[in-house]
Amino acid sequence: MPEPRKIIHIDADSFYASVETRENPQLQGVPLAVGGAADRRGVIATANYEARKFGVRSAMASSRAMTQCPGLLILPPRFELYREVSSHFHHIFRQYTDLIEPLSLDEAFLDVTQASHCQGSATLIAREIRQRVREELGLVVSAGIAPNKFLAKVASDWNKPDGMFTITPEQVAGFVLELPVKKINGVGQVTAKKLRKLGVVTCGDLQSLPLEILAMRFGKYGQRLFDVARGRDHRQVQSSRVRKSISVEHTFVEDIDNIPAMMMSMEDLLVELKRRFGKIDNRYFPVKRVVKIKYNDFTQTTLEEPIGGSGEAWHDVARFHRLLTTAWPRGAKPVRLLGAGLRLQPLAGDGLGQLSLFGDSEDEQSPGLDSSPRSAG
Ligand code: TTP
Repeated sequence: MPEPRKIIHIDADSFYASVETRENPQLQGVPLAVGGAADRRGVIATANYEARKFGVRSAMASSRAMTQCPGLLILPPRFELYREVSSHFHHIFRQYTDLIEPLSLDEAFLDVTQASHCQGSATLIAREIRQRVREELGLVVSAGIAPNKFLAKVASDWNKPDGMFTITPEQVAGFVLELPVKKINGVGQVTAKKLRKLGVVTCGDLQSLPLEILAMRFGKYGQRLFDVARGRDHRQVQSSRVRKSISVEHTFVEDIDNIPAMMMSMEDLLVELKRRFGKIDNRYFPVKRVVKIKYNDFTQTTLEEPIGGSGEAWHDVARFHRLLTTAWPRGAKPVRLLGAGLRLQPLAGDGLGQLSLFGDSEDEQSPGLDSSPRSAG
């Protein structure tokens, strides 16, 4: 059996709002939100805990938030400032480990399995990090400590705000029994409802469903449900995510059924793909061209070809056209979506270690041609 890992999940409390209060201490105790103005159809990005008492929540229309909490102060976001704070968080994290996976400006996983600080105790490391963030940055972060990412994230939320919670390897089996499935990252209202119909409310209930049933009902996600119900999650903390592909897609307002129109759309996609790839072309080189077609019945096909070494440009329009005209007859139906993409390889000495959430946010995703639809304009 491999030694259990020690993962810490750190999440700042009402991040943007707390930074604003730190900048202006007079705002202490005032119901405060950061977001768009109510008279400009803005939405709330975050609210402090005083405002949350009135039911103000992230993603709520600012106008509605003002109705629920008439004394609410809504400040416009200052992203530069939040980014600066975030880089200070990371400066502190790096004193303990290099294995840091940022999830957003105020949230990160740390793998401290090999850390020697605090006699190797992840709980003591988390306590020290929380204390340093408070002293050096004047902010409060909550922390979860567990043998894997799934449980560490659940744990950081357990005693929020200003909380800390540890799940030791010995406690995992008992802890998950009562854990509501709603706490599983990825289980939204729809999945929770589906599970409730199967009599499942807690991970303990979920354990009674065989893998075959879960796979039948939830497809690929079934395996993940099966694992997390038992407190298992083998995903590594990834300090830099290596991109395997880049792609752009366009969904047509009306399906198209003639090749010339598809070719024209492909040319627009290539302009966008060139722009996007231009942002990372100092770190990756394209090894394959890919074309994706989704027909009007939602079936889809992809076709790819290696990019030759004879000096041809990866964005050679004729070659993308040829892929398109070869692939389309496979379904020979009107098309609702077209995609163009590249499979990538990192350049040697690529500096990927420097990829971080402070740069291009696209770097934080690991997209593929099957990732969620993106409009190419
Ligand atoms: P979260 O960590 O989800 O939430 P939070 O920091 O506001 O509060 P807490 O963790 O204590 O519940 O989000 C981090 C920041 O991301 C948040 O301060 C503002 C921003 N954000 C949005 O812009 N829109 C959103 O819908 C959410 C949820 C967050």
